[in-house]
Amino acid sequence: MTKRNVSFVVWGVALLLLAETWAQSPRKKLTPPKPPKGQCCDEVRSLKVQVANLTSILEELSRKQETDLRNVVRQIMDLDQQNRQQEARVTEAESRYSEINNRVEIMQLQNLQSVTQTSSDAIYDCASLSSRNYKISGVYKLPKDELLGTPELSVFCDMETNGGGWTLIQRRKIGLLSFNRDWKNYKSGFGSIRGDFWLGNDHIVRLTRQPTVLRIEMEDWEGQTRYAEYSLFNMANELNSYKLFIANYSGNAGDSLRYHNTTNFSTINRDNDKCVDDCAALRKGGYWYNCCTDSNLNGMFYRYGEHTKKTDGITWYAWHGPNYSLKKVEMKIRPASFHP
Ligand SMILES: [Ca+2]
Repeated sequence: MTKRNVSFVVWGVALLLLAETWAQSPRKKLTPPKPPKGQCCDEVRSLKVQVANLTSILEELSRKQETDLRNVVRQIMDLDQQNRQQEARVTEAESRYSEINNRVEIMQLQNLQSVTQTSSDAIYDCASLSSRNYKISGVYKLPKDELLGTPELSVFCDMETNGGGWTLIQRRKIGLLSFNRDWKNYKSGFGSIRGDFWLGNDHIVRLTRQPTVLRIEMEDWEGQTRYAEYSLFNMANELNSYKLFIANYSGNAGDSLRYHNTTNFSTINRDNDKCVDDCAALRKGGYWYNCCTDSNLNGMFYRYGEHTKKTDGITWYAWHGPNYSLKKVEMKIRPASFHP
């Protein structure tokens, strides 16, 4: 064989090999290796079982939650009903209590009348009633006493505060009654003894003929309470313009009456103050105006929201200043000699 023939054979073989390689390669790409048939189905089956289990657990949980919720709702409804029943019972008890209280009051009044018929001691005020064991706060009728020159008089007695025995001479709490009244009104008194009232200067003068304590209780619109007490309180008669004398302050409201000490009583039609101004007209009440006020307990009643807008309200400067009208006030007196 010649060298040229050998080279031909080599080229031929090489071309054959190349052709075969080219023909086989695309066939390999079309058939990727498959996983064994049995393993695939087992995994799917196991997943399906797990999903089914989870679904049934979820359903059970949701059923349980629904039952729980229904139970809770039922319990709440039960509690609500019990609450309403209890409230009804309390209301009933309260109404029974108030009925009994009314009866007690009536019995007390009847007793009081029989006491005054048999006793030589006069029923002078709430302190004398307290000493005779009338210990329930409320309205009492002080009988007429010719020896003392006192007419029959309805009074409200505070038999609880600090030992009781207090006769109320003033109250502000409802706010419908005007206190901007004339001399005659303040002289004889006005208002309702269970609501807002001024007992009357002549009555107060009579009740303070012996050494007397004055206690003033106040409440603001935030529900806080304060008091001011004067262990010496006295009022001159009408000829002396019901001049005020107070001394020996104690309490937690501050002393806003001292400024009014030794001043005369003024009303809308009697300017007895110590000022060029007409204080009763400016402050719209009857009071012992100086020039003009450090307190104005007979001023205008202003409701919450309006209570900080004027200077003619029910004020006590030492507690809330000149622009705060109080929600509630009670002025009460009892003899200095009273022992609860
Ligand atoms: Ca004046």
